Amino acid sequence: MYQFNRDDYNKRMEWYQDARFGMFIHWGLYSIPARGEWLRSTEEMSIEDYQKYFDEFDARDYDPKKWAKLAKEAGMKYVVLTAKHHDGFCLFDSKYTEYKATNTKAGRDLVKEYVDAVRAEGLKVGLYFTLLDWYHEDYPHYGDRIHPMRNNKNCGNENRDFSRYVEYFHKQVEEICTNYGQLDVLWFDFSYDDMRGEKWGATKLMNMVRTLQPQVIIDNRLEASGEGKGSLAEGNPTPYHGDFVSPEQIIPPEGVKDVNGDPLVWEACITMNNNWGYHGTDKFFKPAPMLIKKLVECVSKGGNMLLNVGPDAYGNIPEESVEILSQIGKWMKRNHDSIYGCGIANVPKPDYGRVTRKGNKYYFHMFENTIGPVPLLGLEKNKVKKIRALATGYEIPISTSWVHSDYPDIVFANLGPNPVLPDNIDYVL
Ligand code: JFZ
Repeated sequence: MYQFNRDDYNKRMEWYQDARFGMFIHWGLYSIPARGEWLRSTEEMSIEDYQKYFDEFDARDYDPKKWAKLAKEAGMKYVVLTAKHHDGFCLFDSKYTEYKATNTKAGRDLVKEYVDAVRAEGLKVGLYFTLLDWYHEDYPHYGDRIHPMRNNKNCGNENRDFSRYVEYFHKQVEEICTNYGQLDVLWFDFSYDDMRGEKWGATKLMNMVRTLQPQVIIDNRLEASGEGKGSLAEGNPTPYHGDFVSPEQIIPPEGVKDVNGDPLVWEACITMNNNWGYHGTDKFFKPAPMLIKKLVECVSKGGNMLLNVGPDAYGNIPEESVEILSQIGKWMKRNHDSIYGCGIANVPKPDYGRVTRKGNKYYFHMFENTIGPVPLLGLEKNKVKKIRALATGYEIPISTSWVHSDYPDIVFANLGPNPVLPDNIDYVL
């Protein structure tokens, strides 16, 4: 009988909660048509029509060392790559399918190079593995809510044996957990309708994964999707409960808590533009200052942020993403003390930004160009030893006497009438 152990759990989750910031990478055959990773489904494309991308895929510029460096320089601590996405194409060399990078012009195991590169940068290694598979013939086609062939009567399910599919993907997960050394994150994706939990053979799968990779941190999508907290939150963990909640494209308004109101471990995954996979015309990139604020918001609510990039057909991360990451990295270099190892501050949310905290240090992130005495709500007057600008270390006087008299109980940081903001974004006290 599976028994959840809080101490083991907390220990396993330590690095992950300190890290706070990771890189998500969506890359596969769908990077060639450049219409997002769901195109086979949204366009109800047959496997034959999709075959041209397999024939063409050559990964000519694939250099995961570059990806890893970029992540490292942006201040990220871990990376998660799509080993297999819903289209069923494997970036890794699976012996259970022909539908893999090894059999394309790329001609090699791309996951192997990736794990080596990420480790060499001192980052934690994560792999994303889809639960859906639009390539496998035993996965339901006709009538499934999502499958590309859902409306095609010729793709009936009479001769499909779902248990064969489950056996297949379990074996692939076994390969992933066996052939690439220690994995730090395993990101299953995703449950929907009645396709969840034991339908995926989840207890058996989890037992295998936990045996092969005792340290690995797993998301909650064997029983949930981008919505839904999972059984750990309900206080009744299944044997296949995830280690963290994985809100998608949303930063939960109040963070994520379990039934007892205790904070849960969570990670918001966020795209830079509006697609996970490379998209040729989607140029709606969020500016770096916005993403920095989002990261701070996550940390202030006790969560991580997994920020996505979608490399192009050749394996190059889009220029826009590179530029954004380098701006984030500049900020992180000076301000990472307010991110790593930080969490919920338990002080009122200020008008001007967010607060993160590590032990007895409070980081007041100012999202706007604040002037004069700035209230640091929630701090006790006589307990504040000093106030410093984090990026530069310069001293900031504690409240002046004229402020005192009107608001005797509030601690103010006196930025003066014309504070010099080092980068005009998220100024951290
Ligand atoms: C999933 C993937 O489908 C998507 O391609 C990407 O990998 C993202 C990180 O995870 O996103 C979802 C999950 C659930 C639904 C839609 C997209 N859903 O329930 O419709």
